[in-house]
Amino acid sequence: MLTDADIQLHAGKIRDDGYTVIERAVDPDLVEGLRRALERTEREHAIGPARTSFEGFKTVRINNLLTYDDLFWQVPLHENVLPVVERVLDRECLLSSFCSLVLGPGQEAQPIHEDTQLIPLPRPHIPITVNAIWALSDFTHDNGATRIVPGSHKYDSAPQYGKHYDAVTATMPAGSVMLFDSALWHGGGANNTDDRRFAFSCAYCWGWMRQQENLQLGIPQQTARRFPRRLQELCGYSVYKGQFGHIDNHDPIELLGRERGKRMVWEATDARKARTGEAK
Ligand SMILES: O=C(O)CCC(=O)C(=O)O
Repeated sequence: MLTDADIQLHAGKIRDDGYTVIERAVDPDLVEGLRRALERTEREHAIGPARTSFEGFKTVRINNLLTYDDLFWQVPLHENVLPVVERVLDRECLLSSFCSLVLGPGQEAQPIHEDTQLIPLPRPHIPITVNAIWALSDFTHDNGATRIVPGSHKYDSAPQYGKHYDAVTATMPAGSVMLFDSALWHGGGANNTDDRRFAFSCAYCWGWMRQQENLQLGIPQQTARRFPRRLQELCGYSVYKGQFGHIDNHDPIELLGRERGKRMVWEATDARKARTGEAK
């Protein structure tokens, strides 16, 4: 488990370099179980390769992953990953998207891009989304390890789509997780081997932002009711700073049968005043 110093170190690297790698963050048995669960899901739901060049014609991506297998629930909550994200964003962050990234043999390299470029904020900006790429196989030069441009999260522009950029290949052993500021220039590599490259992308954003996947509508409520509370909060059953995301002054977590959730900021203000005897 990460110490507070480890968390600080990784959060600092994300701020300074735009990325960090947590080597062997995930227990090998869990890595194996997740791979098997992914293969089973692809098979049982007959999920084939993506249909756009950006996603990769030889790449299988399963979106809305939390609905397919309870084992996947452990991914966004992982104790060696989530605390680093919470240090860069905050404890009220949200899961933005969670999908598999399985590159088949012959998959070409993805264009270098960054994941916040459609958001109309001038660059550079504070980290607004942090992406965790989970390596479920060894990531190598040959099988399509993610390519990154270190420090590019501080550039004042996004990359030109389709242009060649010199990039570093983020090789890492299976079970490792690369976390990066999503403004970092990056892209999947080319898979020139006969084997599939298994990975997850698990991205988190601030609680005041719109999530990339609509998890409140995409995950059936019966499924979300079975999630651990922290996962429910991450999926958007939460209120940012007691203001953003409420339903008629109630925390949406109550929809999942939880006891009273967080107080709204205006109620909390009055409660504090009553406690401290401040004038209303
Ligand atoms: O597959 C990878 O290594 C990265 C994929 C990626 O960056 C994306 O699809 O946005």
